[in-house]
Amino acid sequence: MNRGWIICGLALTGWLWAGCAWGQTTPSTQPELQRNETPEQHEARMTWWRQARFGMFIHWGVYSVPAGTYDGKKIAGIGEWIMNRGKIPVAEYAEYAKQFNPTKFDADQWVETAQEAGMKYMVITAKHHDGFAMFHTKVDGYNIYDATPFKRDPLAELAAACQKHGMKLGFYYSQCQDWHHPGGDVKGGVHWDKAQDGDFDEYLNSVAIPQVKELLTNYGPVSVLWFDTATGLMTPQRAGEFLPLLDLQPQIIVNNRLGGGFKGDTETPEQRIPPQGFPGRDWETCMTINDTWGYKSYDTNFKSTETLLHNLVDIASKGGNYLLNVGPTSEGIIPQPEVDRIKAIGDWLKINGESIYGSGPTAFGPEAGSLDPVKKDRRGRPVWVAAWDWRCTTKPGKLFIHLLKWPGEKFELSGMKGSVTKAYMLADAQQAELAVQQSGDHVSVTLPAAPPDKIDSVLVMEEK
Ligand code: H79
Repeated sequence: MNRGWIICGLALTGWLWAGCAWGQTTPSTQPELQRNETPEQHEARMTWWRQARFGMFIHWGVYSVPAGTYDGKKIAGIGEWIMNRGKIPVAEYAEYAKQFNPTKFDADQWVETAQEAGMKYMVITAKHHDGFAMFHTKVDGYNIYDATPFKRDPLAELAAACQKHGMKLGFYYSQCQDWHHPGGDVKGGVHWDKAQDGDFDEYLNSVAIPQVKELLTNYGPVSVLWFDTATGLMTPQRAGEFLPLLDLQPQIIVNNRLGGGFKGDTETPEQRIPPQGFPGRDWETCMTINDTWGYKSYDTNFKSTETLLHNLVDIASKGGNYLLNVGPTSEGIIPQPEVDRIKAIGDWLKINGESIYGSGPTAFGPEAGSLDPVKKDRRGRPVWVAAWDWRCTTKPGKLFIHLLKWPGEKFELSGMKGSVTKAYMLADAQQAELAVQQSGDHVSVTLPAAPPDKIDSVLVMEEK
């Protein structure tokens, strides 16, 4: 064969190969994965979520039994990853289920705790990466009903309690990673037990898809579906197999972690607050209270109530939601240090909730912080330095100034667009008017002698 033909053949092969890859992955030939709805329907579907601002994340599973310790050793990292970090064999990890008997679990109490914390929705792990179903699945026996002495379905009990108390309920489901079922994936790693080997499509069709279907069929209204850790195996085609299930719950809100290019409804920064939020997108920061999602007996590095509340306010001022995690024990109890902190936030919200629920983002911006003129991160981008003096949330005709540091006698503000007609402290039931001086876009408000709250005193300015 002469050289011309060889080159021609290579070019043709390359073209065919490129054509295949192109056909599978580029958005131009693959219809974008999205739900069939009008912009108006989308807005209506998101309304309650935008009002809510504050939710409870619950990471609860078999990992609460070892609680961070395996084979006498403290396993580093997040507690729900213990099977992976400890490279625990599948059969050995499954033994923990026999010790999982959370008889102190009380669904009503969990919902009441969330309500006392001012949280408007809760999202619980139906199945985490360890593959253990926290509900009575019919897929197999690896679930809390069939494989533990508990013999109850906590998700059914939570669903009933949420219905009773008017709490929105969502399910977390690990769709790609599954370290128990053959064929399930391991993000950033490889199988460590032959029992994990298998076919990913077989896993999707026999475990993940049927279980998501059960969750969206058997538990009444499900308000949120929270996928996690999409891996490279989740192609657009595979992700597309999940989408018809969403029609089982037409109002459900889905996050952006299914994979395969599905954008979902919400951005989900994890353990961080984006400096500018996500303009044009709904978003939710999920965060731990200590350093683990799933319970670890020795993680006592709890954030202060002040930090947690400042985070909630910071997030609201950027138009996002705060999904704050609790990690119940293997007895079914939410650790008291976590309850104490979220209830303290709830106490603040009882007085100041008007400035959070249904609020819009700041009318200003620079108060949130600035980019460091010198320091760069690992990728060479300027480092964001948050400022913590004050934040602003808004409602039509009202500015809520969250004074995180009490400025003393006066609060001075530049960049005011409207004119202030009235100012008072939100904590003041009488709404005693505070003296306001405005000159152009500069406003000066004379504050009361003492701050009404140690963590965040909210100054209301009505404007026209
Ligand atoms: O469910 C929670 C986490 O388990 C899950 N997302 C939240 C909501 C999550 N899965 N992966 N990650 C978060 C990214 C973190 C990966 C790490 Fe690791 C696990 C860092 C240390 C342990 C993987 C294993 C990377 C290094 C070792």
